[in-house]
Amino acid sequence: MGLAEAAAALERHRHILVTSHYNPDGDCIGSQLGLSALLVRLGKKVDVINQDPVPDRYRFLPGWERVRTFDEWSGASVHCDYLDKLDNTARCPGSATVAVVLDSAGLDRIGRAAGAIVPARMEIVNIDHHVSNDGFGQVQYVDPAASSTCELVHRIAKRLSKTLAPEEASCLLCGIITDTGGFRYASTSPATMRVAAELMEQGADLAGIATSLYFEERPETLSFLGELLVGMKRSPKAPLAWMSVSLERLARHGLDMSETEEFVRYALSVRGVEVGLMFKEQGNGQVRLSFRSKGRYDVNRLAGIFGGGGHSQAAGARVNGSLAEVEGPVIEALEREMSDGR
Ligand SMILES: [Mn+2]
Repeated sequence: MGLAEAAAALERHRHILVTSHYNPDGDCIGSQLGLSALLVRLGKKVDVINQDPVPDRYRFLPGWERVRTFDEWSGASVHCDYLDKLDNTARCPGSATVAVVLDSAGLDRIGRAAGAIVPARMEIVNIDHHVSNDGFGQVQYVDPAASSTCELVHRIAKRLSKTLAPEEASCLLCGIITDTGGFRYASTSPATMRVAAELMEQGADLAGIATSLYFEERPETLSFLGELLVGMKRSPKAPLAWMSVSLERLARHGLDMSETEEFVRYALSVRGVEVGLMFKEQGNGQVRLSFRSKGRYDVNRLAGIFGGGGHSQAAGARVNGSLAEVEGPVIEALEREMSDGR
């Protein structure tokens, strides 16, 4: 498990770097902000660094400004790129001695933020709940039974005998809510509900979080969603529904890809559909696949066909090619796989 080891590492180090995966979601940002605020209260110096900026939809979380992109942090990314393997440690700012990597199944998931860690040869603490976690880092606290990384951070706070401040509790509750699809996925255990209750007792603002997450959509986002819903397709051979987001269509609506993160659930919401899928054009010659399952099919396994992974009810993958090239073969492969039963 590694809870004690992870907590001990946080107690031992005085300057801690906290990072998480690219295309950050609510669990990333929530766990980073909750943990880093707690560490600051413990007297630690903390750098919070991600490859990508905080998406708009999470900018209501207290302390979100604490998250810096790798480029902002390093000043000039070219001087601090782990890909140029020269000893450039001295040119990297800061002097954190440990990196806490949250919600990431592999070190490759943090993308360019690895440039802040790898050249400096920091100790790495891997805190995650993905079943596909590859076990990187010197310290591993990985529990695939947990609903979210935020749930694990809550356990760490308890282990450190710290009561959470209301702002910290709100950040963690946000991550639990987003990673469980609002307590809808099977990853929601009685323990998850107890953690949520404790977070509310410690001052988490459930009503405020719910409003920010679900009742403040921009009208442009909803009209874009309307277009997507009209274009949704269903397989005649498997209980599968999907939608596709092209960059051209996003630009036409003045939207950012991060605003489409949750739309895949509409594909899943169709009666009789067991797997919902979203194709997202990435602009680098790749298409991102985002899978959701009602529980009968293991989408961690389905995403694995394309080199991806995640959880049994939520997973992702990246494939090379344009939307037009990728869509047909992916659907055919899934139809074949799903007709075998699971
Ligand atoms: Mn997560």
